[in-house]
This record gives sequence, C-alpha cells and structure tokens, in this order.
Amino acid sequence: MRERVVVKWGGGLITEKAELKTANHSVIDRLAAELTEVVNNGIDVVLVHGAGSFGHLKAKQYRLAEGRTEEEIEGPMTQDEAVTAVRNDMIELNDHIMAALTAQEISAVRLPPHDWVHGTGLDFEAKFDLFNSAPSGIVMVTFGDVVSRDAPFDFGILSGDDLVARLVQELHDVKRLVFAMGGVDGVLRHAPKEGEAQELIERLNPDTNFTGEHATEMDVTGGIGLKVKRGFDAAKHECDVMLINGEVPGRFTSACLGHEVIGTRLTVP
Ligand code: IP8
Repeated sequence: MRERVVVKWGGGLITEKAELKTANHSVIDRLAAELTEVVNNGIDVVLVHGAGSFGHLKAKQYRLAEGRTEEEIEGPMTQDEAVTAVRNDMIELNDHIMAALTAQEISAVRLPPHDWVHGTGLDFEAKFDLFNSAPSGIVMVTFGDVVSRDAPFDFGILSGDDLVARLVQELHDVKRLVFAMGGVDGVLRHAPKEGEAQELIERLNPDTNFTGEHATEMDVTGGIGLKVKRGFDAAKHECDVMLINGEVPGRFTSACLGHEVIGTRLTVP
C-alpha cells in the first residue's frame, strides 16, 4: 500500500504575518519543489496550510473566532461581510499555493473547509469521504478557514492544526504528520529571544515542559501550543509527528520521507 502523509505549511512560513495579505512566494515555490520529491517517491500527500496575514488580521479585527456578536465592531465591514472577505482572502492565498504546485506539475485538488466542514475545534462535522475518494498521486489541499457553526455563533475559525489532527484520525492509514513552521527549528524550551541561543527539544512527550510563544495580538488560533496539542492527538493514532523548520531547504522533504532531520519529534507513552 502507498504511504500517506499529512503536512501543514504554517501561515508564518508561507506569508509575512504582520503585512496584510503578503505571500512568501520564494518559500512557497521551494516547498512546492520539495513536495514534488515526496510525491515522486510514491507518497500520497494531504496538504493543509495556515492563514498567516491572509486570515488572522481581519479575523481578529472582526472577532470572527468568537462567532456572531451584537457588540459594535470598529471597521468599514459588518461581521458577515468580514466572513466573506476572509474566505475570499484564503482562496487568494490558496491560489498562490495551487499555482506553485501546478508549476511543479503536481496534480492537486483544493477543498475549502467552508464547503465541507461545520463547527470548530477538534470535533467539527465534516465530509471526510472527499479525501478517501481521491485517486492516488493527487495532492488534496485544504486550509484554515471561516466555517459555519450552530446558532447563536453562526460562524467561527477552524485552524489548519485542528484539520490535520482530524485528518490523521479519519483517514486511518496516515504514516506521518509534518508541521513545517517559519523561524524555528521545532519546539523550543523557551520562546525565542533576540541574541539568545535557542534550545531545541528533540523529543517531546506530553509531560515535557516548554514555554511557547503565541502572538495573541495577531493570531486568532493557538500558535505552537495548539500545534503540539493537536500533534499529540494525531500521535495517538500510530502516526509519526514531526515539527520542523520549513525555511531550511531540504528539511521538509526529509521529514516527509521519514529521514532523520533536525526538529522535534512527538513521542507518546
Ligand atoms: O493559521 C486560521 O488557520 P491557521 C484560519 O491554520 C483563519 O490557524 C481564517 C484565520
């Protein structure tokens, strides 16, 4: 049977997080080239990407993660208009990803979550059959998005980190989950500080202590803490989970192929 891997390209890796709707084209193009090598090794890939500056900034301003609010929100749009705007922005970011995959002659299909998911967090309802019906060799692509929720919330933010954990659970035969991140080699013991050496945790179990950084002023989802949490959810399903630095050429491919690579491996007892 062909191996299957689920990968997440973090929003901080593929976009400039603080600059509204700015894609990191050079990183996206290189990751797409690395993905070709993975696909050419006979591995089926589900690619999930984060939102970065195409999702978090507007979602934060219009408080979309909280769902519908009667409170006054500052800005030119209503919350409903912001829902549509962020969904469109995510499609725009995804267009960049799909174009980079096409340039590498990778056959890929995109599945925007607002079309097949209801609810947020780990327990969302979804049509996972869409993934199981994909022919071998086709990369299935999805991403963090604004999705529908039950009233009174009506909508909310689904993180790509929740998506990857559920995909590992629902697709059963996933061998590996790789989180490719920007700016860090994996999970660090302490949040990185300018001019200070970083201590990488190479093996992380659920009891290991670390103090992760989370840019709450920018992010509407959970930062490194959510990645680790969802990574452990996936690791319970006999899936190898690695967090690596996607900015260093070659590490993404190596991790997807199951080779030794600098990063953090999650271990469950
Ligand atoms: O960057 C967030 O997804 P994430 C999705 O994977 C939006 O956490 C629209 C902010």
